[in-house]
Amino acid sequence: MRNLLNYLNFLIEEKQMNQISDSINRRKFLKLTVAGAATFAFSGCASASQRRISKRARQPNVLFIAIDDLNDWVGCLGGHPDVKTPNLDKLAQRGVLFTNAYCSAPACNPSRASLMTGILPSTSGVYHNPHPWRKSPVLSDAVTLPQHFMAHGYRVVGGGKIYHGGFPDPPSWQEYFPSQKKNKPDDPMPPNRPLNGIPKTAHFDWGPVDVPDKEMGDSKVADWAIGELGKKRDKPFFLGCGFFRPHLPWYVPQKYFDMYPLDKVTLPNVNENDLDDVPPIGRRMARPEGDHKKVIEYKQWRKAVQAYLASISFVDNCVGRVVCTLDKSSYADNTVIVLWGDHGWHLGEKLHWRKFALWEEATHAPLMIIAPGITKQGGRCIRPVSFIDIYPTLIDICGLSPKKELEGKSLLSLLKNPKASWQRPALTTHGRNNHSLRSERWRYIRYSDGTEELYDHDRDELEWNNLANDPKYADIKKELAKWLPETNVPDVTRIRTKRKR
Ligand SMILES: [Ca+2]
Ligand SMILES: [Ca+2]
Repeated sequence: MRNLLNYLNFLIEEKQMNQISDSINRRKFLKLTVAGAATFAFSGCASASQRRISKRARQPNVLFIAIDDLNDWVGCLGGHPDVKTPNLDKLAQRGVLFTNAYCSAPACNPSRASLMTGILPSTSGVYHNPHPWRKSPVLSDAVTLPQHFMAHGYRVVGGGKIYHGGFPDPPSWQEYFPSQKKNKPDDPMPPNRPLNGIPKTAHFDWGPVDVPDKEMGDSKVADWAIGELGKKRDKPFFLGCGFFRPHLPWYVPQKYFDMYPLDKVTLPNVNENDLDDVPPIGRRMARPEGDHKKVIEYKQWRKAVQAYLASISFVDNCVGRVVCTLDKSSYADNTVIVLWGDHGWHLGEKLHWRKFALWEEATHAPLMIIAPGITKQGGRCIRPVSFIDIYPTLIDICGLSPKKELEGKSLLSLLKNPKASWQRPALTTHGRNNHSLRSERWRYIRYSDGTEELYDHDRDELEWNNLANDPKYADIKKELAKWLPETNVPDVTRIRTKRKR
């Protein structure tokens, strides 16, 4: 059944496309040299160090940037030695980079629904991409993060992918780009698809597209956000800006491919026997007979890695343009910047591709917060935090009224002091009652049938060696299991209740 749900996730995404530690130690790759200074040219901006941060006003603006399907292949996170992300790296340096930040769910819709409502998948029943999140009885009247800002007098606008495409939420926004019903502009498509030659895989495809940057959907979202930052406003704003790449298909202009010469692309460090000690539910999530088999058969692994890297550098440029505009605007000194990815991505690790799994690659994603007057430059926090924590954190930063129903915990103490203590491991859920808990040292996975995995990141950051069946780790498992959710409600499609709104 769960395998079927995974498969449904794939189908939904394909259908939509057709219609329209400190992570620096994660040495996942054969080549250990880290790319040096970025070679790609970007327009100059005043650095934060050159800027005097004014005394924080009572209600700062918020620039809320989401990046779809971006794993930890970001220069400052050290997830890939080749990647060039000068803008993300520079942004991270300006505030606090959370190097151990994890999604609540490793799929677009449940991750975003959880982040935007502050409610866990196990409480709402929103576990997978096809689950209409407002149909959850728990979420039908939930006040989303942007709605909460709206209630406090903010001008709240959004553009690009913030919620999952199938389930936009007009009540969350006063204006939306391109529209309240369509959350992303169309992307140009290359002729003669698929470019990678793999048949019947729809958007599981990659290669250059012969268009200038400005024709890309994400460039249009960046242009829209830049326009919003140029407007004079009489009240504080919450500006949501969602980028779609590096989501599939990896079609971006040639110049981004040129940044990663194919013969120099580093492949992930993969153990071919890695799934041997993984329980059956985990192996079914990996589906080695699916994408991985095809990628190998069509000799596409290196090209796929190149295309994912190219897509990341493309989106890095989009982020840079928006942040640069903010820096030059009158809002520069009084705007909080939050940047997050919705979940990670496998490119062959555990013989798995995409997200939809509970390991490090699928659950780990970027989170950086720049809060004038609160964060200091160069902050790095290794505490295991969750995207469920973003909502209460923004409440604290901006002085909004607290909301008791939120299941996350404010990161304010870590923003002030990234070394402050933090007890709670990060919880990720994939399907009903399949959970992963990540502490600074351990990852503990417990599937719905009670089978388990345990990895020691001090010794095994690639999660190759499952220790769950070794009795000497029984106490570690027991301690972590205390953090598993007490309720695991059925998924929303099984709850027969009338929608309230
Ligand atoms: Ca996603
Ligand atoms: Ca293994």
